[in-house]
Amino acid sequence: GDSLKPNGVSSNVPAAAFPSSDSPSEIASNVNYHAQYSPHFSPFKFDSEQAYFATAESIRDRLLQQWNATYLHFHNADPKQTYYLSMEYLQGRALSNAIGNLDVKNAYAEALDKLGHQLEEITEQEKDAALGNGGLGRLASCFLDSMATLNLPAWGYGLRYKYGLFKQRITKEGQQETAEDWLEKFSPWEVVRHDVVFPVRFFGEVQIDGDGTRKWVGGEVVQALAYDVPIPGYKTKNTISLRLWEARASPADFNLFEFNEGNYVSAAQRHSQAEQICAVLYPGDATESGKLLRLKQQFFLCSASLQDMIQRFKERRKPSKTWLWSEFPSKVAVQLNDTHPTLAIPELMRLLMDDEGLGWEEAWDVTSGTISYTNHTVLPEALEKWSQAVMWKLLPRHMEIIEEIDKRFLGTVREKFPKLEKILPSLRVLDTNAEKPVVRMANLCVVTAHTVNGVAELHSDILKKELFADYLTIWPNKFQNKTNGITPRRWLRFCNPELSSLITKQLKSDKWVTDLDELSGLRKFADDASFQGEWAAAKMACKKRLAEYVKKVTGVTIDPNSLFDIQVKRIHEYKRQLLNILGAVYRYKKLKEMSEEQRTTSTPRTIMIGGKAFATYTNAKRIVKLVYDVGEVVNSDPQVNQYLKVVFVPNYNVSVAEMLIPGSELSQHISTAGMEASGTSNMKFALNGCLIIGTLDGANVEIREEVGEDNFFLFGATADQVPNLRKDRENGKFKPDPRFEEAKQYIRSGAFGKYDYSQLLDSLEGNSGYGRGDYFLVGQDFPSYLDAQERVDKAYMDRKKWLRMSILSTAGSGKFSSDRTIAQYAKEIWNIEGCRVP
Ligand code: GL9
Repeated sequence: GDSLKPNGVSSNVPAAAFPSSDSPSEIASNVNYHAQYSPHFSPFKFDSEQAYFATAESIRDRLLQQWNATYLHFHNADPKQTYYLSMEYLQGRALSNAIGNLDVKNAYAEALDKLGHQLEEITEQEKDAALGNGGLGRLASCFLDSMATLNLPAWGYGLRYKYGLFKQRITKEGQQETAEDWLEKFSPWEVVRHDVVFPVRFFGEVQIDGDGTRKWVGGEVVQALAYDVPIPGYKTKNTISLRLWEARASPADFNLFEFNEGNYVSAAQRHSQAEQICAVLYPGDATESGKLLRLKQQFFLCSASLQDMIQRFKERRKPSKTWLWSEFPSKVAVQLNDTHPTLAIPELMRLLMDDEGLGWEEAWDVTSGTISYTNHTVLPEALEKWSQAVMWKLLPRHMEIIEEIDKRFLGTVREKFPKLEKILPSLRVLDTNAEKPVVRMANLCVVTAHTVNGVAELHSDILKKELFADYLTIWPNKFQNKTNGITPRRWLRFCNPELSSLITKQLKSDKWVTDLDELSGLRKFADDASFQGEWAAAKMACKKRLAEYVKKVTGVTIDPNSLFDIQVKRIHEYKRQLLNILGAVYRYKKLKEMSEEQRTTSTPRTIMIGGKAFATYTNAKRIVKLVYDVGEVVNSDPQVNQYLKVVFVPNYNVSVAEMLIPGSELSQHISTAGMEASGTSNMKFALNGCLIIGTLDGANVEIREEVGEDNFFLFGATADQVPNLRKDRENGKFKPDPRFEEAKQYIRSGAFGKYDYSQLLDSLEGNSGYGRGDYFLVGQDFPSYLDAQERVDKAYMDRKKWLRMSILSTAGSGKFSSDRTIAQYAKEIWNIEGCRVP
């Protein structure tokens, strides 16, 4: 028909390959160009989806220019460079972030308007890149943003999983998982580098030559192919790389003969084996084959990344083409994000000794001078141990090297610290006493790395006093703290435009975006009535947006005038979502028992809980279902539903967080003390003027210090009380509070449906035993939790007091910028400096 125009784009907007200025019309032409000449859809289509891809490609043009300039600048300046090795990155959406960091939001919004689209709407088209599970992966992504913004010569390395973190659906049955195909329609943010390919070997054997040199040969070889994702800094040209490896078989691995014989499956066997490596984030490791696949993934990341680093190191020694390997640690820093990339240690040793011809001592000095390790958890089930038998099969040469590291460590300690003889077995890298001998990855990291750090003060103290205490005698200066942080760009500037504008107006400057300590300037306005009014209005705008979102995804209507109380994080017993929901159940029961008159004096609340449960974690899945079931009953109870709503927010991810956090007023960070290494969403909530109800755990301790103890709802046992409380419990000394019994009994009575919750609730009963004995001390902390919640209700009724507390939360959040964290890593661990693109 005559209404159809090429690509549906208005024909009076010309197409231009490069925008020559930031004017909206130039940008519109560039978007138009991509719609027509980088087509991914049929012509005549220019709906939101097509507009998103064309806009992303237009932004990518700009990024490519800066990105290439950054690479060239680093190459010429040849500074020491950091490589962040992580199995996880939770990047979320890239378009709005890139537009924000490039500072072209208004221009793009106007350009899209000319093309008949709205920027807000098209950004919603982007799928989250969810190549991570939770806090650890999101931290890695915040770190990249800060590295780029601080102009640091630093890169991220990871894996290009085809399927990221699963999508969560909530039904009456509870959580259901489906695969998240984030690459379904391709990602506009990745650039494949066909020239960057490295071979990675698995299995095979060690060959010993006549002169005694060892070589790893045979087995299978898979190709690692680089895909680069640009990471722009905020208002700087510096744009760094996140290099994600994909596994490919070699063409020679395809058996054409077999294929022609009709044996299609076996002809392609090597191909599909190679493809499995990067198929999914965190393959289930309940089976032996699952464990092997996870180990393959880890080695794949380490080997490809190190080969790449070494090649770059050599390249940059040109034109002299000579170098001393002892210079390597003054050019390269490698940070291990938890123990997942520990195999970088024996792999670097192998590459240096077997390929480059270094002796043990020399290779060891280079390796330990290069590598540093961050611990992110003290939970015993998360401390990786790999079967020696599996390692001998998959990585025979690495196992030899690990044995040698263990042997030399033993020798050194015996010689220099004979007093440690008794505890030596627990310090060793190899656990040979176990029925199944294993390699302890954390021990390998501590023995090798020049620096080991925890992620919050309390956590780092626990590492020094407990988990790694015995190493302190040997290396008193190896252990550091680097309190986690979050990027203020994504987590305030972009996700909360209302509060951002207000802050900038009040401080008369937007300097806070790159210097978050500037927020302390808000303190003096905490009691200012007109500022409080504007603060409340900004919060209300976010709450309304959130209420609409909740309505859209759950069908539940929530009242923006009620207290928005949120707990979002992975579902885990130590994070105690069960404490939250038992509190909600108790609140519901009391509301029901009240007279109508009494109820009108209570503080209306909307409790929102969200998070994913690992697919095979039964109790976590039961908790999800319980939250949903409680919501079904409470939300449809006409007596109480003006005063209480309980909502399970489905499919919690980075973009959902960007909606929830600005709209929150109270958030719960209520882990059993000593168990949450840091937490990072606590920082995001506080930054957005949300008050915290929490235990003295992880970074809560430091947040409370910064915002002031009057502005933090504290409850619960402290980390050093926990061991004795557990002992008391075992000895039958624990007397439960009647309110705790009442809440559990109410659930057992069937008030929330037919599902039998006894197995979940039984985990809170008894004195000990597997999955029993209330290991996470929910019963212990329940009374002080309820008391703290009463203080919350009272404080919320005093509007002025609440707003003051909210303003002081934001004002006290400066410390928690990942810019501060990364600056400390750069100075105190990596020894690198800024390298700004002119
Ligand atoms: C974690 C800790 O549990 C968090 O407390 C911490 O904030 C982050 C980042 O340091 O690391 N360690 C860990 O294994 N996870 C964390 O979140 N788990 C996931 O990411 C699923």
